[in-house]
Amino acid sequence: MEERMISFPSFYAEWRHVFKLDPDRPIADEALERVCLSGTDAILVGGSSGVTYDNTVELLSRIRRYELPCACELTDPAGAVPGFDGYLVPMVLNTPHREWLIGRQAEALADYGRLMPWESVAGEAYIVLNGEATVARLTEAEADLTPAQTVAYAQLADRLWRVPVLYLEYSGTFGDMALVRKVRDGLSQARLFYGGGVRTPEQAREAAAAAHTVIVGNVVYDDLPAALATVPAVKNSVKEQDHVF
Ligand code: 1GP
Repeated sequence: MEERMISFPSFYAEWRHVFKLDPDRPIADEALERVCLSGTDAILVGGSSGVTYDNTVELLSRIRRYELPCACELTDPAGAVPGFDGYLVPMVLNTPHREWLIGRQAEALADYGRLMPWESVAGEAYIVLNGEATVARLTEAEADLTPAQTVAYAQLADRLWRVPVLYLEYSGTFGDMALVRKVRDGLSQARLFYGGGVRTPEQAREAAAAAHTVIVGNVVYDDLPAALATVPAVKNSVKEQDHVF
């Protein structure tokens, strides 16, 4: 029987601020509670290494004490835990290795494709722009792109492949906001996630003005009050933008 693609409402469509938590990094109950009650729009669970079924289940069940949405960034079938509100499947556009672009994804689908909850799965095209980041080392991403090359990758994901989420990944360092804005302005349908080095309210505001969604990671683990302060900064920046006619 022919199976047709049905469009589903996207679970990430309203996200403006997201905390990314790594199942392989410990976080105390009290810190997790403050993260979950911070007013952020969602928690994204994922990491570049050390993600297992057990540590993913454990983190998900702790987050589930709270009401906010929780999605999974699925980099390894080992971390494919049922029960998340949505699943994002990363593909690194600027890696020279096909395994990180489509290879591992195709292998995983060969094994688990018939089990995938497709109505809550979305592709996530990564452009890795900080060569020092763990994800850059792992995938040997060619992070030293010119703005024109970055825009070309963004067009490829957004217009040619129609991937619903484009992720500019500067993990560990604050990126070039003029470039982020330029990429966003050229998108036809994808939602733009920005992640990397957001540690202050000012950076959070700038990132919120440049991208659709701001992802905050590391600072949760090394300066929780600073991490929490990024939430109102993003939300207020969004409100200000909404009032510009
Ligand atoms: C990591 O993009 C996220 O994948 C967030 O980056 O850890 O630098 O905040 P930081």
